[in-house]
Amino acid sequence: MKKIVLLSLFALFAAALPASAHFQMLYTPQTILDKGGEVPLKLVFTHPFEAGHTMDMGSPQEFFVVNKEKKTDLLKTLKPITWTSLENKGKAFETSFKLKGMGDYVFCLVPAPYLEKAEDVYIQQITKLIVNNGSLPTDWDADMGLKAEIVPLDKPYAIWAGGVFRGVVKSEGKPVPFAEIEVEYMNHKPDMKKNVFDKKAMVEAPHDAFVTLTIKADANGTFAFAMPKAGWWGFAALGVGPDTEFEGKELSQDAVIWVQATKM
Ligand SMILES: [Cu+2]
Repeated sequence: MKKIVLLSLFALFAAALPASAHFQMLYTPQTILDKGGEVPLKLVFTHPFEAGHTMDMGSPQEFFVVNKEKKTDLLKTLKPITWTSLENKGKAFETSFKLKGMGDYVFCLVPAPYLEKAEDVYIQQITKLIVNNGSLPTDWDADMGLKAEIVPLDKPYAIWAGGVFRGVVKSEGKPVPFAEIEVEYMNHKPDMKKNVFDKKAMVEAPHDAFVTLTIKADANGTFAFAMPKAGWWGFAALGVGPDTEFEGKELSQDAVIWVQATKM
């Protein structure tokens, strides 16, 4: 009897879990530029397919950019903002960075661990975004030495819609075999001025399984995903980092990368 009650409670709980996944967003509207200039950036911890619940971000542990192997610390440039989702408001950050030369600019964010109260687990999504100036490739395929990282095998800023993005999931520089990767489409356009998601969804998910797509890396930690639509695709490899505990609780140290597919 007890078992049945527990099982039905579990079923209720499982059904109540949101279908969408957490994604640390690191967003700028355009990832490939021809003449440099200012790159506006928004750091938002949210559920991008549904523009759903936005979590309060703490002060990030690290935020920097690498160009031609030179690292520039950007932590002090971050300004707190409030981001509005379709459900709530959450604490987020913004900054902007001026591209002064050609090449790849690899933005890396190590956020503060976030306590997911529903699961009593901390989540830390170490996130990369690569912006290119002048189509000169320099750093896009480099390992940034992050604890949890997706190293791209295709330039994340130069892929047609319908094209394939491949990456290697790494934990302290070593590939993670059969890593579980969640994939979400940014289905509501971020408004850079109002710090809000557009109410209009670009696509409808026919089933919950299409809100957050789940794929696996192969035995070498490599994965591939064909992006069927232009726009932003987020990839999050779950629990791949070496740190598994934070302040006495379980920690999921994830690796996130954002890829912008371009309409042909
Ligand atoms: Cu959430």
